Amino acid sequence: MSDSVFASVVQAPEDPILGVTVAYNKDQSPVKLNLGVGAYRTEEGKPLVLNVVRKAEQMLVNDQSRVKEYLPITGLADFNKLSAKLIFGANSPAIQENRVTTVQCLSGTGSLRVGAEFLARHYHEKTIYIPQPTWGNHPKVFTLAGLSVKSYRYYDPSTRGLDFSGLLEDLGSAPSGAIVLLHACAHNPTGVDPTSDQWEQIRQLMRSKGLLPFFDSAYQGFASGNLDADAESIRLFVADGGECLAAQSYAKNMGLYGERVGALSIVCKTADVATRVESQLKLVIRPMFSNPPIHGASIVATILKDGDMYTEWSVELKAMADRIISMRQQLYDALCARGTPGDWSHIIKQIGMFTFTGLNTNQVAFMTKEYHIYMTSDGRISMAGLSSKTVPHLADAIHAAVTSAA
Ligand code: PLA
Repeated sequence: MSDSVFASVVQAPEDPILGVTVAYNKDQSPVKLNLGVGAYRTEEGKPLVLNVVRKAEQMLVNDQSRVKEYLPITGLADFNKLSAKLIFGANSPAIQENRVTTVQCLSGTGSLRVGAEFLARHYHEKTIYIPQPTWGNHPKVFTLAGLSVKSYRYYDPSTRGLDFSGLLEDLGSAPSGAIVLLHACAHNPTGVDPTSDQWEQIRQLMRSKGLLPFFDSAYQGFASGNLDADAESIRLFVADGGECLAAQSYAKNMGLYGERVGALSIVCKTADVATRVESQLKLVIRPMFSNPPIHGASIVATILKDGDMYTEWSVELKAMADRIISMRQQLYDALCARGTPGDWSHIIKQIGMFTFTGLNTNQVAFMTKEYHIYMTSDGRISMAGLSSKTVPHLADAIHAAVTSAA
């Protein structure tokens, strides 16, 4: 038999985040715990489908008028309108003035990719600045889309807080017009967000230099439990009349991970520009995936357009956010009770799905080997994967890692 034409293909490494789940699935231990990928679990450690989502799906199934035709290239029109309203606010002047184009994309990742390819084709500045650190997929998505990636200082390990002066300095010396990726809320992986005052200073600096904001909004409602509060940073930038991009994901806030439902919005100066921008977005999407899937977007549109269902969703969303916040407190208390060396107050100060523990690669490897706890090697743990029952096991593991591992 002759050699494969692919004989020279080398084995690729697992993804730093999704690969954690692959390793977890292979572990036979009954105490194993997956705190790698950001996926919400109940107190029983089970994935959660929201009641309101079940209800919407039932309505869709019962509606005999629904068909499975292709959606337009830009996706479900209702979904797009409602998504823009959700992120920019019900009374957003930009929406009222028809200056926003919104296209349905494949969850947050696909929205980032489509936005980045549009910029690579039609925007004069090809450099995008991303925070250091950031979600590990950002540099790959933007590079493959044809942008050149640089980073700006964001996190200071010594304070476990925002390196605000570093951030201002780096954005201040970025070339005018450069694109800047901003996490709208619940920064991944650090859990550290700018304050409202700091956002305002960032806005002033960026607008004065003509830097183009590209918001990644993967956690609206998950940070504070309030959908409007978590969109404040974006609304601040839209309120000044300037332009920006926003990538939205419904993976976390509606628990629609596998449905791959999200949206890219581009806020423009005029309605005329927005129309032309949308025509070009279609040229990006058509050869990439032709048009987006119908089911997830229909669920979202059903929920967002019905007042009662929207309220039900916000209540369920708040319950998820509150459970994560209570996990922070429980983990912090458990470490204090064990007298684990170090200051662990960042666990309760950080925001969103993740705690950036400060544990190093060796300590993480120790916890996986000795305690069957799976997390990303940068020391990030998904608080959403934790429950009251598993907190003691995690606290034991952290205590042992800090006191005995290198
Ligand atoms: N942007 C940020 C900041 C994210 O954290 C994630 C997901 C996405 C976009 C993309 O999500 P979506 O395409 O599923 O909508 N980050 C996860 C999962 C939760 C992942 O890595 O894919 C994470 O564990 O970091």
